[in-house]
Amino acid sequence: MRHIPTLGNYDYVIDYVFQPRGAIKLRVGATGFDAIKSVKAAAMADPTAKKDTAYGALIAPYTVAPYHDHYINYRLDLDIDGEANTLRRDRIVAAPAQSSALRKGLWKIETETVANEGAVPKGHDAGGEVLRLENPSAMNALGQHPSYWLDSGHSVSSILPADDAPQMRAAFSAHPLWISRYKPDELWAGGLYPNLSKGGDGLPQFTADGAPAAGEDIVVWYTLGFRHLTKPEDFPILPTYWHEAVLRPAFFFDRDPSSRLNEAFVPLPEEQQ
Ligand SMILES: [Cu+2]
Repeated sequence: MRHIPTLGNYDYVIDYVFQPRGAIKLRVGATGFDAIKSVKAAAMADPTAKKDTAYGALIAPYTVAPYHDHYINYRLDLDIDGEANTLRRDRIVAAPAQSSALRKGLWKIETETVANEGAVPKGHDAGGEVLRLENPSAMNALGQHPSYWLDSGHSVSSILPADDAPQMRAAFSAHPLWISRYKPDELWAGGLYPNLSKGGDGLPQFTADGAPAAGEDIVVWYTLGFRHLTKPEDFPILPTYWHEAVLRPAFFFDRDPSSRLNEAFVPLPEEQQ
């Protein structure tokens, strides 16, 4: 499913790809025209070039495209086998092997629960983490709780100071992930009127009371962010610059739903009878 809004100087190709295996790809292609400003330098050997390119790159003679970020926020109101869901962080942590083992170390999963509304800080474990939205009271045939992973792939967050005006209006962009309790009128991460906002609208306001969020009807707000380090190859039209995140079923099915082959090896319970 594709739509292509023209937003300012960009065209964003927004795709939702529904795969037979149950995964949903969220893809964003950015194309259009870099924001630019005129400068005195025609090439990097010119005397003003260093100053002209302090915060952007020369992409054509006399033309600098400032460096910038893009933030696309997805309001993911998943209801996995029902409304009451919980966000889990499966942290991958190093673990020593038992002394008798030939190997010195292994890794394992330590699961944390996101218990309250608010921004979910980025994981800092060297091994990373997997974000999983789970229904804690349902089970697949193996007795596991049906979940969807959010594989966020490329994602950066804003590093502007919190009191910088654009950052105040898009406060959500300081974190890749927020969680809130579902409310039908909470639709936009930056609030209804971000360009008129004095700051704090949207997600900071929605989540201000830090209400309990485990086993509730929750909404996960994911910001797909990417930095744009400009370059001459962007000029005159930016070749479509793709980024994606994937919602992937995990313990949701009893096997790969896209393959009939599996039936020979893993018969369904009713086929065994
Ligand atoms: Cu850009």
